[in-house]
Amino acid sequence: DTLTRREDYVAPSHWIRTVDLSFDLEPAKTLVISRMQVEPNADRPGQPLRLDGEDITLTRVLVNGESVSFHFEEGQLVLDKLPAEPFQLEIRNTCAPEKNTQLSGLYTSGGGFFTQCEAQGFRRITYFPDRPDVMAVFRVTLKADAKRFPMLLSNGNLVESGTLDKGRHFAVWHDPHPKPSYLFALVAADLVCREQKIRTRSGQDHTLQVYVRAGDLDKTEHAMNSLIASIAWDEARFGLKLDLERFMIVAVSDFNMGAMENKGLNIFNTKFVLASPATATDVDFGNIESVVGHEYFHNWTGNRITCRDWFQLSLKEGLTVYRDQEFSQDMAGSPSARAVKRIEDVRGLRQTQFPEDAGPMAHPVRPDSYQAIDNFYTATVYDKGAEVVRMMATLVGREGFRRGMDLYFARHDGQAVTCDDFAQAIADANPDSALTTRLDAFKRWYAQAGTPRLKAAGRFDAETRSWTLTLSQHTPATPGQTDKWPFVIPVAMGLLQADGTPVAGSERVLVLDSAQQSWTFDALDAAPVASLLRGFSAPVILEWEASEAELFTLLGHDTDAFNRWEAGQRLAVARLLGAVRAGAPLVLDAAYLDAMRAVLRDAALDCAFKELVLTLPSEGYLAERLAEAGEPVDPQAIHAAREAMRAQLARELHEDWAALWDAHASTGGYRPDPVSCGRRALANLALANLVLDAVARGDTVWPGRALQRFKDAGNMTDRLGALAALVHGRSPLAAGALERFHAMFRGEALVIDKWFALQAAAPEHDGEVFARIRTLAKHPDYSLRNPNRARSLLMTMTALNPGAFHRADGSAYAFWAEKVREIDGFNPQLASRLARALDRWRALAEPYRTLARAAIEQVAAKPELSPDTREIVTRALA
Ligand code: B3K
Ligand code: ZN
Repeated sequence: DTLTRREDYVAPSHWIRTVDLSFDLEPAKTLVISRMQVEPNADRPGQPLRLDGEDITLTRVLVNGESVSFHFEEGQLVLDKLPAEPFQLEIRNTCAPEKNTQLSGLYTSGGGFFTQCEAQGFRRITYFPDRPDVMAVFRVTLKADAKRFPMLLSNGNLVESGTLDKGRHFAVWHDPHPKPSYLFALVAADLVCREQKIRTRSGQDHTLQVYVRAGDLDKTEHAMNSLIASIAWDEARFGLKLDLERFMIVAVSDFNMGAMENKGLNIFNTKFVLASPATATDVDFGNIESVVGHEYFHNWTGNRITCRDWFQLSLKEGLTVYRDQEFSQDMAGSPSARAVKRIEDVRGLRQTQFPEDAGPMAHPVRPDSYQAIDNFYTATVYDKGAEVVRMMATLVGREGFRRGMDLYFARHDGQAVTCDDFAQAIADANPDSALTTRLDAFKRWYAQAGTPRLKAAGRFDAETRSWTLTLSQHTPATPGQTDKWPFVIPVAMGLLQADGTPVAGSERVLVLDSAQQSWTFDALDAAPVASLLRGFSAPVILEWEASEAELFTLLGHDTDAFNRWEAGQRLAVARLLGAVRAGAPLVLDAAYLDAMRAVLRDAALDCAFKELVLTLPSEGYLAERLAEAGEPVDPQAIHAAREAMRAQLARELHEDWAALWDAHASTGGYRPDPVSCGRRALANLALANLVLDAVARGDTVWPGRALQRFKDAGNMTDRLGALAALVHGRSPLAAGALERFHAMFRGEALVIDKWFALQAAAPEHDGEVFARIRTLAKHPDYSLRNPNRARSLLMTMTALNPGAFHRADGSAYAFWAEKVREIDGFNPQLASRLARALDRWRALAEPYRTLARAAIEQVAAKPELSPDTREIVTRALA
């Protein structure tokens, strides 16, 4: 297995200016003819041309119509003795789409043909310099059986179509925009489409299409609306217009990830397209909006300007996540709904990226090396990358960021560039900004891995009536990086008086750019309460020893909604970890319960916000807090403490839960707007608490109501919420409801995924949940071949259910190892994702640590492990 290093980048030896691709599509054997206009790179004369290829069969190579000599070297097709002038290269090869179980390259799903080329799938279709800095204009001819594959789609515009003999037909597509091979796509399948013509603000006409299987047309309205909203948003916010006459989205049920931004022909996992109130939850509706937006925004940030090499992946991913997060916030509208979205994003970052940054896979936002690039589509590249862009926007201001984006496009449209180019454009457009004066130091965010610890200490001087805040930073070592330079950390903050009144004029953004700095605030009558890192202005761990009184003040009064929520989480963490550390049962104090009651009763707060405050930090988050402190993680102790706290919140706040249920259980006709979603979320949380408490007390009224709710529900959010209340509350009514749910939705694959996931997410109790997962893995509807279905049990257990996964007998680890090995045999990308489940094994307490290590070794011991999974387990064991 070979390592690719960022520093080894060399420009391509040849440019490919145009590609004329022709496909004779047959599931068993597809013939590909590729005719390329090749131009030697004047900067690298005399070099051989190396073409990537994988799992395909070469049948002929012609240069200017003549056969030439070639040989293979490390899997590449090498042509030397080439003309020094531009020439035509023709390659013929075959591939076997129906045998392509990796879902990378050209593969079949549900009887149709689909492609996935990012990052290195194009080489599984034909021989090509499969690297993002080679950009060509594509013309594509598709030929296939007309009955089985009535829709023939590729990037760009349809130029010609018609019938052929033997029941076949063809279509010719032309994409005028030069693009790298990873953005190529084709679809040949039996699909129907929702179409909408739009005229944009700038007066251009476009045709938008969403392609799905025949029965799914009624579930495409939300995706279409999300696409229309995305187009309008990018034009309004960034002045970026749709540059295509035709923009297509295609849904496919076998897909390794969420979606793919192929130029003009986005291909989506069905999970991020299909939604009806009856089959999709509020969360699904929100995810569809953000993923449709994300892929659409790539049209500029990714496609018009792409990455020079894969180490620059965050150039497009970090920026596009930032853009989709901004889009979702703007769609949410009210300040409070925006804050809710921000809290959810930060919760996600801390749940996945922080552990990644603390484990064996820790890597900079711009990595230095990889074995399998697919392993670097990570939370660090995406979500921390988005935080890096957000910090730039904070440092140059909203208008400044827009100026920087404008300059970025003015300079680099049509090019393949680097993260440095992006940062330089933002800086150059804002010469006097706090970013530009510290640009080199700021760029350490791209180069250094690890989550900085930001320490804050305040000192009040009654004599001078001043308060001094000292901020210091330290970043722990990560693999290959022992010592770190200080980061540039924007710390948005403000001060409150002890009674919660804001201190006038105290709001500002401090910029910490050295190991330690102090700031003094004058004219204060008493020590203030500091609200630090508002809106989570930097991806750091804030070590701030706030007193309980200060946290209660912040929870009750901070003007920054993020920090109100954060204060509540800190109060919960203190109680949970207090119990874990003491090894004693958790007993909630009146002060905490009163504060939670006050939140629930506060008429000025939105339901969505209340639901977030009353949702306890996850077991995974709690584990990380212990690991950060260098304490061994006992997942079962954490699970027990959290369950005890949930039970007490359910009991002690019973009256409030019942009142909230009465007030919010019915939201009328279904609309996925932030206010209705918030009401449903809070009603579901209330119901979960009411059932949990009722089951504990042997009362049957609330479980009965939950069952009724489950039966009567008018939408999936309510129905799934009621089902979860019964199943997760361990009500005797759960089994019947589960059976009924399965029968109701047996034809809806995405709903059956939910049915598996809900059971795999149940709070563990005496090993019942893991036993159920093992049984469900043998269910006739379960399959590892479909990534969504595989993940529904396995990723849910490993990522979201530590109580079920970390067992003192190691049985769930062994089960995991067996599944990783099995999946690795046919789908390395899916396997290597799952293989990361035990990345944090070193942080575990015994016996988990030893058992986890043994399970990883079990995976590593598999002969012929894919390079993808090999990279993960090798790093984990290093
Ligand atoms: N760019 C794709 C991800 C491709 C993943 C390849 N392993 C989706 C996205 O980020 O929009
Ligand atoms: Zn993306």
